Amino acid sequence: MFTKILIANRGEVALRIIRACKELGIRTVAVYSQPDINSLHVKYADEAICIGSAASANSYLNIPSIISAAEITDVEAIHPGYGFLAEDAHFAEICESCKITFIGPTPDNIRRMGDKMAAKDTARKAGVPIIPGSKAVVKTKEEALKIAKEMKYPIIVKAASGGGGKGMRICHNDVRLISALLTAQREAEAAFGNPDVYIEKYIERPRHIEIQILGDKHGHIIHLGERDCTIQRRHQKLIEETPSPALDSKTRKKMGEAAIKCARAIGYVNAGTIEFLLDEDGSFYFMEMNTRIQVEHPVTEAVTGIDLVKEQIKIASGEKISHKQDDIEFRGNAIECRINAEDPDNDFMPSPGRITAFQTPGGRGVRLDTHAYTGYEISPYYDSMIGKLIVHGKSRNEAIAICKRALDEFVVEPIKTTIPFHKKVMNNTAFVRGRFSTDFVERMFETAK
Ligand code: MV4
Repeated sequence: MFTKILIANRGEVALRIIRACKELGIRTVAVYSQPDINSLHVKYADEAICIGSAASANSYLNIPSIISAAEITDVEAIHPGYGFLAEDAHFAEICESCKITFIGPTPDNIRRMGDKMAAKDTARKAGVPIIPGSKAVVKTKEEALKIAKEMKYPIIVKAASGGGGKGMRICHNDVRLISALLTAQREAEAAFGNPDVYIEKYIERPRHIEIQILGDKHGHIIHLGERDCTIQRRHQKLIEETPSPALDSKTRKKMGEAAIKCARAIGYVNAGTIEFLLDEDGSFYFMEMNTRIQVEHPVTEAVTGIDLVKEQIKIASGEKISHKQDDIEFRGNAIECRINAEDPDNDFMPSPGRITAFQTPGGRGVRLDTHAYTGYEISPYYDSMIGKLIVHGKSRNEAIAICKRALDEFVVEPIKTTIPFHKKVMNNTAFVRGRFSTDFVERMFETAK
């Protein structure tokens, strides 16, 4: 096992990783940007090194600075968290060449899933259903029109290097398709440096359901059930839960097996997530794979009792996964609410600033992962998530009840947060019934107007 790890991240996830290290008896090194000097990850780590100025490109994305910090402090491994360098195959490769273990998948794993069309092809060859669409990159409007004719509208144009909704265009007719092709290509070039796009049949009102995977260096792969991440706004997840209220046990079993097939097809190592779209008829399709620990991992931890970050570290150090698929038990329901410094009454506009009152919820069934505290200043430089409230109950209704009272206890002043939004959702009939799709948030704000 490692004796010292560097955490190449900030915020709540840096704390999450430091906590796992402490429990494993591993010393920690934090890295931070100049404005993050008063951050908790700097205080909680055994050592801390400043790696640059506020802009991420100068600090949390600055590979030479991070590698230098790792060499100066003589760590054996780097945990990238999520975001920043977590899915950068080049960074994972540099770590390897410097004899530092990257706590995550192999560079090859990251590359093979980073190309969205290649990932779909891997899933298809593994016998996993994929969304019907173009078999290759679509370059010309003639090709696009031909595919649209075969598939029938609506269709969606997606960036080959995309993910997270960038460079996506939904089209209902030929005229729109021709202009969407050009704008999607331009947007993809600007965002990813690659103009390649492809086309898929558009699935209306789907649910986003993902499967948590763990793979070790000895070829063992298990899944830890699903997370329903359907409640999103502009491709930012706001609420995640497990189990999904939309899955029956037969579909759940098939989706778990499909995810394992995808992971096995590329010899996947460490924690990863396979995303699926579930359509209104109950059919599911592979969408993409995230080759990192995700923000919403605690709901899986709540129902399985497995510490995913400790598992990541153990796997990276060469240990075998200590859990067998059939021994994993799923207990009750867990829901995560993302607490962002944003104003839900003003188009979720960022609301940075100093927190003068921070009263946190607690009690049975409540977990709060946050790096915020009274006196902490939310910086405008980084993402607006200031914490995650995770609740766990014996049933979905109990989880909702715990969530409501925990949100009532939660005070954050004077900045605006998503707490009032979550209170509304927990009282929304469609949400409580578990009957919602990806347009839930939009519709909620439509009816409020
Ligand atoms: C889709 C889709 C419908 N049909 N693909 C959104 C982000 C990116 N990962 C893919 N996304 C979608 N792809 C087809 N063929 C609908 C979405 C989508 C979506 C997916 C999951 C959760 C929220 C969403 C919101 C809008 C669109």
